[in-house]
Amino acid sequence: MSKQFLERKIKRNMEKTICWANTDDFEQSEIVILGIPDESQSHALRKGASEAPHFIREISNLRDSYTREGKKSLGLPFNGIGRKKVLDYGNISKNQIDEVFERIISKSKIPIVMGGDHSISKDIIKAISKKKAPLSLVYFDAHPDLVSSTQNYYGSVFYDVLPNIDLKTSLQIGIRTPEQEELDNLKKYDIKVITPFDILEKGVKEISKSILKTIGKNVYVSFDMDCVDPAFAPGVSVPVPLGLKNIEAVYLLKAIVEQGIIGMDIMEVCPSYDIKDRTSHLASRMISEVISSCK
Ligand SMILES: [Mn+2]
Repeated sequence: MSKQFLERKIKRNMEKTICWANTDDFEQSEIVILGIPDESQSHALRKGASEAPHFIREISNLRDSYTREGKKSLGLPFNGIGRKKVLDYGNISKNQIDEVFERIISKSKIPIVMGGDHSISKDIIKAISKKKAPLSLVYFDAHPDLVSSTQNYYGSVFYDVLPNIDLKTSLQIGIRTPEQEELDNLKKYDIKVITPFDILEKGVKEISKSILKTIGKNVYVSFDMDCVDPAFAPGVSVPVPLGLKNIEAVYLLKAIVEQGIIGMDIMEVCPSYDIKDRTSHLASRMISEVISSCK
């Protein structure tokens, strides 16, 4: 899909809803998908994470849905998506997060957010914490985002939300490129970390058991796409080799969702650096797998 093609579509205001949406009725919906196309707090050399919600929606319609006798037919996850009512809320701006998440969380709907840069997760976690606290945060990322010398940006997300989460039931998965001050902070706050080497050594089944034992109530999953190896997810803002395989990441994600989550996000997809839209496509498939695993 060429960029010019997409820009023409944006101009014509033909934004499609994600293919997994099956209701327009907010009240009826159980899962609410929304985009937050903002990268104002990114310091990445690679720009373009704000285009991700648009690309994920487009690619879901192009590759995860087919036309059968004039009707839409989805390429479902293996167990289907159940009877879940899924709404595509469209895009919101960062300053609408408080208001929109108050609406979603107070009705016990599950939000699935497409970012945007990872700092958006901080605003979401703070908004959700007003209703449900503390959160058990599961943080999939190549980076710990535990910088404390600079704050309120995409590299300090986990540090910025420390007051809002229960550290005993929170953890980081996929970490492989901490800076020294982040290593110091991981130790200082005694944060549990599962590296890609741990997963290689112990296997996903054992790792998933230990994750499920660790996490508590009010589980929020923040998924930075760079936790996945660049071979599977090249279109991210800050790629790091030696990451999780796509299927390992989604296996763990599904296990967590099956046990129960209050919301999740997928951040840092960067379509302008993608290869044949494979990272946006992975994000779309991940969303379908999460829907199929929601209780
Ligand atoms: Mn991150």
